Amino acid sequence: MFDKIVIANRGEIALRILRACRELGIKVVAVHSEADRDLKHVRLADESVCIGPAPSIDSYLNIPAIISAAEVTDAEAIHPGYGFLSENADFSEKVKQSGFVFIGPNPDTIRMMGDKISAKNAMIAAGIPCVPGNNDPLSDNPKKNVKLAQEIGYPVIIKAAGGGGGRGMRTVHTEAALLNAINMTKAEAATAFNNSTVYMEKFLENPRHIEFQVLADAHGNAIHLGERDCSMQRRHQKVVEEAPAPGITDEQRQQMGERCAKACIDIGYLGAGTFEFLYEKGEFFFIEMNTRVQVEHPVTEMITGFDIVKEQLRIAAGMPLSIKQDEVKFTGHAIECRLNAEDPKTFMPCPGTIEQFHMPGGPGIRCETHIYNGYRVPPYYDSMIGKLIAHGEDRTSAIARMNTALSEIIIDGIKTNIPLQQDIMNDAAFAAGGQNIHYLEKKLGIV
Ligand code: MV4
Repeated sequence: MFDKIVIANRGEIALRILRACRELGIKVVAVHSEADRDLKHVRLADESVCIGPAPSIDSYLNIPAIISAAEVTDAEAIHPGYGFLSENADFSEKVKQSGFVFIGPNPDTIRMMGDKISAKNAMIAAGIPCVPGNNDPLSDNPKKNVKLAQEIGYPVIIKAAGGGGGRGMRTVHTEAALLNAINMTKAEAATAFNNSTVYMEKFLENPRHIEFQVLADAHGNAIHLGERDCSMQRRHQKVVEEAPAPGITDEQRQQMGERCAKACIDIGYLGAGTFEFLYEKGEFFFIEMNTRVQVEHPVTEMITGFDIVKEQLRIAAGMPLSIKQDEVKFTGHAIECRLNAEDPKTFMPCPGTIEQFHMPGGPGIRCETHIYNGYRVPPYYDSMIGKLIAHGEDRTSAIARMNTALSEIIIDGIKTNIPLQQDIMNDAAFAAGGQNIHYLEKKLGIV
C-alpha cells in the first residue's frame, strides 16, 4: 500500500478520500488554492501545499503545481477525485511520466472514453448495447447526412465527440432543421472542445438515466456493484440519486452488470468506473463512460456495504480486488440528496459564511460534507457543499429517513436547496419511483 498520496481536489470528496487514506494508514498531502486554506481536509491532512490563486485554472487545474507538490512532499500517488483533472488524459500521463501513480485508469483509457465516438465503438465491440446511430464522425456531405438521419429516423441528436455530460449537443426534429443543426453543433464544438467532430444518434425522448458502477484491478478481475438511477436532474446537474434503480429486475441488473464487468476486461480497464445508460421501454442504451469516482458513489456503498474509494487506492497500489462478484450483496435502498449553496427558487449560487451547522443523524443516515460552524463557502467553485444519504430496508423507508434528516439539518447563514429536496422527497410521482430525466424540470416549470 502507498505510504503517502496527494489529494488533488477540494470539498467533500477531498475529505472522503482523506478518510479512506486514514483507514488504510496512508499519509495525506492536501493541495489547495489560496481561497481554500480553511477546508476541513486541509486542516486534517498530514501536510498541505498551496498550489495557486483561487480560480481553478490557477490551482486545481494547474498540472505543474500539483506535480511539484507531489515531488516536494515525496508522495507516491495522486488521487484526482471528480471534476477538475480527474478525466484529463494529459494530466494522468504527466503524473505517470513524473514517476507517480495516477489513481484511476491509464491515460489511453481516459482518452478513449473522452472521445465519445471511440468510447461507443469500444462498447459495441465489447457487446454493450448503444443508442442507434452512425458511430463515426459525420461527413461534410449534406446528402449523406440527410440520408443517415432518414435511416435513423427523426428525432435525431447531433453530439460533439469531445462533449459529454450534456455539453455540445442538439436535437433535430425535422429534415429542414438538420444541416443547420450539424453546422451549429460543429462550430460550437470547435470552440468549446477544440474538436469539431460530431456524430448522430436516435434521440430518445423520455429515457431514464441509469448507470452501472464497476471496479477492475490490474490482475484481470472486474466486478460490478449494480446500478444507480440519476434521472432527477436539472440542466444536466444531478439533484437526487438512488440505488437500486426502481423497477430494474435482479435479472436485468445481473445481465447488464456482468456485461459491463466483461467490457472492463475487454478494454483493459483499471480502477473505478461508471457505464452511463439511457433506459427506455425496458431497454438499456450506452451513452458515455465516466473514468472517475462519482459524486453519487455513496448510494452504491450503502446498499453493498463496500468502500469504493478504499478499493480505488488498493487497485492503484496493484492489489487484487478485495471481493468477488458472488460476494457482492445488495441490501435495502439508498437515496442521496445533493446539498447546494444556492437559492432554492432561482438556483443562483449563494456563497457566504455558515453561521450554524447541525449534522443530522440516526439509523441509516450518512452526511458527507466538509462544512462546519464558521466555514466560509467561497464563490469560486461548484456550489455543492455536501450530500445527505439515507439508507433503509426499502425505498419507502429510505425516503422517510431522508425526510427526517432533512428536517433535522440546520445550515444557517447561506441559502441552500434543502427546501427543494424536501419538496422532491414529498412529491407523489417521486414516491412512485422511476420518473424520467425530464420530470424535475417539468415539475419546476422549466420545460
Ligand atoms: C441523449 C438523450 C436522448 N437521446 N442521447 C445528456 C447528457 C449526456 N450524457 C447525454 N445526454 C443525453 N443524451 C440520445 N440519443 C438525452 C440526453 C439528456 C440527458 C441524459 C441523461 C441525464 C439527463 C439528460 C438531460 C437532457 C438530455
